[in-house]
Amino acid sequence: MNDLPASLETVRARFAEAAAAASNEETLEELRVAYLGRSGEVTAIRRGIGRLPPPQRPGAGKAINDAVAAMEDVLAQNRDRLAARSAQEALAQRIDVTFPATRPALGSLHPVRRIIDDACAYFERHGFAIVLGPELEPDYYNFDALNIPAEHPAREGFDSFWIRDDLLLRPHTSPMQIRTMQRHHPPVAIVAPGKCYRRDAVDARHLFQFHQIEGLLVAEGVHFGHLKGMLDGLCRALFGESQRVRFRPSFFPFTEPSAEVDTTCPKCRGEAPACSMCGGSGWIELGGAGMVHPNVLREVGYDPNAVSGWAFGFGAERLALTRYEVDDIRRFVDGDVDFLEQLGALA
Ligand code: FA5
Repeated sequence: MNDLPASLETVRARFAEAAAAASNEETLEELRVAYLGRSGEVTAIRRGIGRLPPPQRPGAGKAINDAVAAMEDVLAQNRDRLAARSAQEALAQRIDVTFPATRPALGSLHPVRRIIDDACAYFERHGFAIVLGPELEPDYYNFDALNIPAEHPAREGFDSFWIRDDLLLRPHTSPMQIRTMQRHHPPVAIVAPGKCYRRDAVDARHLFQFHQIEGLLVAEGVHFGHLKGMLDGLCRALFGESQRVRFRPSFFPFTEPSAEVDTTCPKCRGEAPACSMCGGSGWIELGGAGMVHPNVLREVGYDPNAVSGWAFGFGAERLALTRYEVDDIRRFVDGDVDFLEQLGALA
C-alpha cells in the first residue's frame, strides 16, 4: 500500500476518462458501481487499509476519501453534461404550437357548380324538387315524347353523340320533363340540373359538353305570367336586384308559345356598343322557355284541358359567364387554377 497515492490516481484518471466517454446515464451508473460500489475498485483499496501499519492508516483513509469525493464530482459533472445534451435534443425536436401553421389548399366550388347550386336553392325555396336523370337517353325521351317526331327539322339542332341507333348522350335536360310527368300525377314542380352534350364546335360561347338547368311546373291554372315571375326572380337572385329579364318570341316543338330568355348584360348594362360580353346589345341569352305543349301533356297522360304548365332550360355556363363577367366559356374547363381561385375568392 506504499504506492497508494499513485494507484488511486491511476484509478481516478481511468474513471474520469470512462465517465467523459459515457453517452448515457446507464453507463455512468455502471461506472459508479464498478468503482465506488460495494465490490468496486476503490472499495477494494479501502479494504486494504486494515493491513497498513496503524500510523499510516489515517493518511491512507484521507487519500481514499479525497479520491472518492473527486470521483463523485466527476460523476455529477457528467450527469449534468448528459442532462444538458438531452434537453438540447428535446428542444430541437420540440413542436412549437404557437408557430403559424401552413394553411392547406382547400380549393373552392367550381363556378358552374356554384351557380347550379344557387339556382336550385332559389327553386327549392319556392317549393320545387330537385331531380336528376340519365345522361344517356333513348330518342323517345329526347325527341318523340317532346313532340319532335322523326324527320322533324328541330332534331338537327339537338343532334348529339349517338351511342346506338336509338340511344344518345342527351343534348338537353328536357327529357326530364317527360320522366317526371310519367312518374307523378300533377301538380309537379321540379328543377333538373345536369350535363348535356352536342356536337357543337367549341368557341367562346359553346362547349360540346355543358350543363343545363331544366325547370317544370304543371298544375291547374298555371300561365305565362308565373313563368315570367319565377325567371325574373331567378335572375335577381343570381345576379342582383337591378337585373332585368326579356322574353323574345321563339320556337320549341315542346312549348307553345315559346320564348328565348335574355337578361341584362351585367358588364355594360347596354351602355357600351362594343361590349365584349353582349356585343353591344345589352342582353345575354340564357336559354329557352315556354308553356308546355298540349301534345307533351297528352303523351304523359295529363289532360291539357285540366292542367297547364311552363318549362324552361337554361345553360348553366351561360349563367356563370353572366355572373362572373367572363367573356369566354372555355375558361371554365381549361383547368387554369389561378382563374378558378380568383372566382373562388368571389364566393
Ligand atoms: C334547349 O335546349 C331547350 N331544351 C330549352 C327549353 C327547355 C325550351 C324547356 C323550352 C322549354 P337551346 O338549344 O336553346 O334550348 O339551349 C338552351 C341553352 O343551353 C342555350 O341558351 C345555352 O345557354 C345552352 N347551350 C346550348 N348549347 C350549348 C353549348 N354548346 N355550349 C354551352 N351552352 C349551350
